[in-house]
Amino acid sequence: MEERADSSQVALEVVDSHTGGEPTRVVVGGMPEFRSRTTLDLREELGRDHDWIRTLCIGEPRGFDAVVGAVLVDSDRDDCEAGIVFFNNVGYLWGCLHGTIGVVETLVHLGRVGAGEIGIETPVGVVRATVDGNGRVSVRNVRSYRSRKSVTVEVPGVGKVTGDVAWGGNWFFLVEGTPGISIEMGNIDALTEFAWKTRQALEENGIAGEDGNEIDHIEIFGPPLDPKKADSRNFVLCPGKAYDRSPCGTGTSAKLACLHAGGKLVPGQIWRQAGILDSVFEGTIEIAEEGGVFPTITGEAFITATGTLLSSQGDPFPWGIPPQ
Ligand code: PYC
Repeated sequence: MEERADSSQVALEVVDSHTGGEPTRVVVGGMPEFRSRTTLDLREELGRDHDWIRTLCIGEPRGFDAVVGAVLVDSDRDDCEAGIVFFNNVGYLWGCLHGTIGVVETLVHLGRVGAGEIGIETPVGVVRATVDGNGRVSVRNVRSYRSRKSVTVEVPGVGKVTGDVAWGGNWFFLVEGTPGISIEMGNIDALTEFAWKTRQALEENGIAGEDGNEIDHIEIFGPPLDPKKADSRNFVLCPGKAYDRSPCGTGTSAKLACLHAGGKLVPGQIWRQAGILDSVFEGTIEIAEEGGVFPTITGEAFITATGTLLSSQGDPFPWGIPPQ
């Protein structure tokens, strides 16, 4: 049962940033005492006992649907300097790399880390981030792999859609192109509708990730606007129907895993993934012994605000406006 804080006592300290256009709001202070000793347990504890942190940070009027939030905690692990749990407008993510790059830039901004490498505990494993001192952050992600190749699903109102199922720290369905809809900002509504219907069809047909979890991210690829700048351009629809403004780090990891599985990417090669705003993440791979790859994703984040989120006495929406 969720224990709501006394709203008049709420003062969440946050640092906002964006990575390739996608916002991250890191909660760095003002949180209740958590019981959990691991970020996997904390993910559950947040949803069960402290979901108000998520709704306050992401819900209007303090946030908006595209914001990804992160609770930043100390880690009990010897190999980690921090722990993070990410959340969005509808729940809790497994991993998030644009967000990890934002968290690392936040730690730099707060003077807690400098150039060098740090370990970060996440609910799906340890990721290692390297700050290069020139504003770029590289994150070595958890093992990523393609679990199913060329799965075809009948999408009502669309027809047959074929894609790969892959894990990159979240579950993705990766589709090469959409008939008649190019990957550009003017087509956001059409892309969203296509991706949303595809996600629903996957669920209705019982197509899930290898661990049985829902495939809640849909990633659609098209040619890059400028082949000198990127190898591909994507559109990623996130679980709460907001589209990723960045190329999506976990989505790019899933893409790298699929490229490698298809014999199209080898260690040492750089894949440049552009997102819908044409911001670019660079990705490389190391081979994982258990199968799949360890992707490293490089991007940059920019601090946009620091502040304290309050809930004033008499506020009719003390925890944010619930999703309609
Ligand atoms: O960059 O991994 C990512 C991500 C996941 C959801 C939004 N961004």
